[in-house]
Amino acid sequence: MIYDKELETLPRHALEAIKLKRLQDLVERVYATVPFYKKAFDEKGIKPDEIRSLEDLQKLPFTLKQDLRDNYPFAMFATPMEKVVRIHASSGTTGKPTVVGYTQKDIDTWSELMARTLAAAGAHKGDIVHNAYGYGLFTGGLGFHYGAERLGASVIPVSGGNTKRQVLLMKDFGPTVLTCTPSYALRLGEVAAEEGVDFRSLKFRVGVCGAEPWSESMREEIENKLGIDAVDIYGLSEIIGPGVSVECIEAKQGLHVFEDHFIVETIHPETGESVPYGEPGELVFTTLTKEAFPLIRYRTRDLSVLNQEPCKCGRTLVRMGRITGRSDDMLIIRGVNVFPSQIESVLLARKDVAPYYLLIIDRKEHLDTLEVDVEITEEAFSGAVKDLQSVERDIEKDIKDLLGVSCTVRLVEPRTIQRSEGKAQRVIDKRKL
Ligand code: DLL
Repeated sequence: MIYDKELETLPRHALEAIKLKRLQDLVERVYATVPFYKKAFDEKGIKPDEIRSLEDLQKLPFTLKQDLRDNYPFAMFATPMEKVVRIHASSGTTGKPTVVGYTQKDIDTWSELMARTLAAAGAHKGDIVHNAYGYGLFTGGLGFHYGAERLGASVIPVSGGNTKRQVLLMKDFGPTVLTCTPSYALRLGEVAAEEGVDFRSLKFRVGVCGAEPWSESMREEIENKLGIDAVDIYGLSEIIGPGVSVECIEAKQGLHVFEDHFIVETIHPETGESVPYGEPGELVFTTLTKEAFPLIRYRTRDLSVLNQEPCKCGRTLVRMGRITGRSDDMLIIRGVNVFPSQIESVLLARKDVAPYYLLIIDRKEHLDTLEVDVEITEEAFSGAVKDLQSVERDIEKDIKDLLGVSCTVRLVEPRTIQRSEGKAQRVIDKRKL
């Protein structure tokens, strides 16, 4: 079903006209209200009234994650705090999270976009949505929650974890739509089997899966094991959260970007040059309607391909291909964004370990695992085994406190981690998606 028939199927020229008008308003607004943008525009020698066509977007500066960090926590907001009704955050490259804010109107826009998203995935009024995305600072849980309510569905705000209980609720409440990360969907299937519940006999029709990379073969596995259709949903906190783009259930071939709210571009990750449709590049988004936290040309580091061919669902919105990788080293472990440098900072802060480490990421029983192998220093090496174990537990706790991710730390003898002659290989990702 198309939730907003008019806006999702606009002829391209009408859509471009809306985009241009909104872009012009946005540029005026951020220039007047966000000192960061005033400075960035001035440095480029560009004034808001010089944006006369959509092509002129390319004259505007990029916004980087570093810029958000430099303006931590609220200096990028374009409205006074009194108008901000919600704050979310995701982890960043240092200990500090990336902070995003919403006005009431932003929450309304987001709910509307999530209703569109769920409808594109085949959900409708009357559905029961088992929402196993995490509730909290992460945008997944609440984003889906408001969207499901806006659609007129019943939402079960089960959040992540306590999987056995989730299986019980799935059996008893008869939910029809599953919303969670693709890896958790498989985990739910597995625990259901352990509990003697045949997932395929449950009432689920569709899973709306995203927030981490996955593949066509993983889609097949989810669809076969769970007996549902699985569609891909993409988003990031900085842009709005989930609700930036979604596959339609009719085609399942690329994710429609809600272009009346977000302009998407692809660029070459090294040169920053624009990349034409059909060729892979880094996704860059401009938020057209957000009030509290608008962003101009935000570099996501996510790699994809854009495609403007018509889709059989009738939507005229451009489609982005599945995310194929990132142009930086960010990992997503159990749905949490993790930069190796964050773990490194925990290790470097200690005297008992050397700065040689290896992060080993794997997937066991459909859940991501993280092992941190780190060399102990010569001095600490002579200590008792009991002490070594307490050092391991200590580091595990520090990493959990900083990142919210559990890991296993393994101290290894001095000089056993391979030294590099060029770029150190510090991450081994064994997950086969
Ligand atoms: O993951 C928002 C979200 C919630 C999307 C629920 C979908 C469903 P962040 O925590 O800020 O926000 O992480 C954003 O996750 O830049 C991508 O690298 C990755 N990501 C999100 N969706 C997908 C996807 C949410 N469908 C970062 N495929 C993004 C691959 C994805 N990667």
